[in-house]
Amino acid sequence: ALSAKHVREKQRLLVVANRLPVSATRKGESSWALELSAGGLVSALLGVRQFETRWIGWPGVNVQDDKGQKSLSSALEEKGFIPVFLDEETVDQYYNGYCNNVLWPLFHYIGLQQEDRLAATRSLQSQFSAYKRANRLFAEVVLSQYQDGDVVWCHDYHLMFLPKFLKEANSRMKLGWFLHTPFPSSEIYRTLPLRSELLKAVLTADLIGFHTYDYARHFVSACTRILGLEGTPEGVEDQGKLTRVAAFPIGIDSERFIKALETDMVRSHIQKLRGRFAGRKQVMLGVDRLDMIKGIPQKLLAFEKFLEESPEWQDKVLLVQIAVPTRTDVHEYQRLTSQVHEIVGRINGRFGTLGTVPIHHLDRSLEFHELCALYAITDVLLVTSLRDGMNLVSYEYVACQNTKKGVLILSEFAGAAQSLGAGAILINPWNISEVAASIEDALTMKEVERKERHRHNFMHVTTHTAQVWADTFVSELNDTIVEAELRTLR
Ligand code: ADQ
Repeated sequence: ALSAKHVREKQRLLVVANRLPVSATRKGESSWALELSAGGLVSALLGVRQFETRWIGWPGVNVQDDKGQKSLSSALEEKGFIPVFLDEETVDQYYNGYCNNVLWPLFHYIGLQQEDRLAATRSLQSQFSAYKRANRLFAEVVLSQYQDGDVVWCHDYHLMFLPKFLKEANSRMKLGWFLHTPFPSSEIYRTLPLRSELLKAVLTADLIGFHTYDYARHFVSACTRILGLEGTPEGVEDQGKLTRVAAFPIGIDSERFIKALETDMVRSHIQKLRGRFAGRKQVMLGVDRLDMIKGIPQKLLAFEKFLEESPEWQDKVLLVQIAVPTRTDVHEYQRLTSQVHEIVGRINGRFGTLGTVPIHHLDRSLEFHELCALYAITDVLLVTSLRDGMNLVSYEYVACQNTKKGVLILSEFAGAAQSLGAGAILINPWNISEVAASIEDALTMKEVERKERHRHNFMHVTTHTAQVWADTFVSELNDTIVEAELRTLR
């Protein structure tokens, strides 16, 4: 365990991520409505309270007029958010293009369809330029906010060039970079054209963090194989300069969920939902962004197989699947939406009756209290990610299950399998029969076993929180810098 000795009282932390945790909608020439957005990074960082945090990122809207930019900046700055304005073309090439169509699928071992891959190859150079351009814009905003002694924490695959641009401007800046997705095996990573430039840019950071030890190991071997650098247990060494590479598994603000369960709002949602689910013996839950990494079609097919093989359950179990649409401009995501709708329609048509259907599917985000209520009253959570950096939904479910002690079915390809593996039923989401059998096991599990499994998971979720994650990362970053200074003195 790392001590927090180097975390000073209210150290200033500049968190830089592609998106600000709010969505802005224009209400007039100079007035704006701000709404907190859903996503794993958002949930984790909102739980971090021990730093004086400034959040820097794109506000998610295209604002080109001066007046609009000024009024939005001041609305955001009141909440500690600093906007980076990107024009439409940059967003298309950098965000939709390089980030979501190239890096995201590659880091999650997803092969795009042949024609998409060819198209992506053709536009790669211009998308890569836009990626660098966007990273430069982020760097300019960070530099305008930076004060001596601040710690800068860059997040995710969108900003792999940011450490390099910042260090070029100020080599003494304390700088960490954390990846929220998996880092793939070097055999996959090395198919990326321009693979070296990205690695070199990230290596300028003082500390590089991943969710699991495996992702960190993949990164280090990509550096040794592609760049010919030396990998050590500490990180990657280049001519005597060490970049620390380590695992920092993320967590949630578990208290926020536990406290919410005591509120009247959650209680009243629970009452309403109980009424609605009254006819069913057990309710299973799925909560995911509608993304190909989440394995939603695989989950539905496994549920269909279970209903087929266990007809006695057909009118006794309900699957509630909440899927928030994201990246709706990207073709692959539109295709996925239609595919999911088609499978849900088929299963409901096949196993439904005039009164009920086995799947209740919603294409939208849920309000926090409603989500807590669903987590609290359902019997099983089904996570079938094909790859997932961590998967915080599984943590949130555990945090809300202290009364019911529901069962977590969890993909072995989610980072969370390494922390919640002992309490969950682990599955390979590609093996539909295995998942179907696990559903049966979960629905029929005895209370003693459920309690024991839940105890293990609850302990983990309430001790490995978002706050601990951020504390550990920032204190390690401070230590790394002190060590580097000592090293140069020696
Ligand atoms: P995500 O892919 O977004 O995060 P996850 O970690 O599960 O995945 O977090 C999703 C978050 O969005 C949760 O906080 C959840 O409550 C919220 N959410 C999802 N669906 C919702 C809905 N319908 N309504 C309301 N809220 C909803 C990325 C990586 C993950 C990694 C996190 C954090 O892909 O692997 O765990 O970042 O690093």
